Amino acid sequence: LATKNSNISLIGVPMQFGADRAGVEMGPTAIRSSNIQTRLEALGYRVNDLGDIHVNRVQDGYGPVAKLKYLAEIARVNEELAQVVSQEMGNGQLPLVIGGDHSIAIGTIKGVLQHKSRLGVIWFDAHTDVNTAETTGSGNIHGMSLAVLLGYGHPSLVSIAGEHTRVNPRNVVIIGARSVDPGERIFLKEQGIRVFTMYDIDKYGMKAVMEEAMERVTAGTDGVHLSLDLDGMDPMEAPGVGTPVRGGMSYRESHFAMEMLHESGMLVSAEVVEVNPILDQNNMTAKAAVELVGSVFGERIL
Ligand code: 5AB
Ligand code: MN
Ligand code: MN
Ligand code: MN
Repeated sequence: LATKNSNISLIGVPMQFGADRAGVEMGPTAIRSSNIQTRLEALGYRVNDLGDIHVNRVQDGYGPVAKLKYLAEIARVNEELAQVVSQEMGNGQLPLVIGGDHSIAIGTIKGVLQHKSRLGVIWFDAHTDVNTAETTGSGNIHGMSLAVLLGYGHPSLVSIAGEHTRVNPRNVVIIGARSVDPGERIFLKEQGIRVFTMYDIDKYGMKAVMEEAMERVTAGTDGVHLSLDLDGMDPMEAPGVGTPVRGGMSYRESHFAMEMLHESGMLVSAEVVEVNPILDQNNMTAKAAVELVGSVFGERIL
């Protein structure tokens, strides 16, 4: 095992409110049914499945704050998630969070930051998730999680696990972007975040992209977190996502990125998000999620 930690804690978060679209809350079940645990055990890891964090089935579509749908429940669940992730890391476990929509990255990463204050983040995604209440068109918090982690957003999200718990924009990379909102463009530029778009992947290839990405996320950090949004993949190969954008990373490109991340030996935590079994075909997105997890934890063809 090139990953430093051989003890994995699996944490399900059946969250849908960040996407405001039904189905993604069944992601944890679909990913477990695709045998994530046995796959990791076959690689030599000891896996402790903690089950799911409870998400209340609230009705309120908009909550008290406009443009931040379901803010209260999303904040509550992420507080709890941050605590669980932090506790598991404190016990020497590597947290692997399975979603659920991408709003749960807030809790996962803030939990990890309690132990790795200088954390590199790889954000594998068709989107850049740096909206705020001011820039969002949808009001969906899954499009805001990275902004929150950089310290921008509603106080009830930014303050989770402590106001100053945030990631350094210099150590964040986004891979696979092809749908960026106008306000996000400005934000990314201001923050100086390195975004590897599909254009970059086409032009330089995944090998060169990942080499530069790994340099960014490992320079002066004490570990790397993988935030794997399955919509980063091309929807032909991963159709079971709520916000598909065509022209994405191929199955092989995605695997190769995971394999290179594994080779760095720097992975300290990960999450897999946005798998929506209702929209999936023959479970192929959940299966791809588990296969990518296999690669990032060290699976090899030979
Ligand atoms: B995902 C969009 N930028 O803010 C918005 O799937 C999409 O976690 C966000 O990347 C997609 O609603 C969020 C248009
Ligand atoms: Mn996302
Ligand atoms: Mn996305
Ligand atoms: Mn999505």
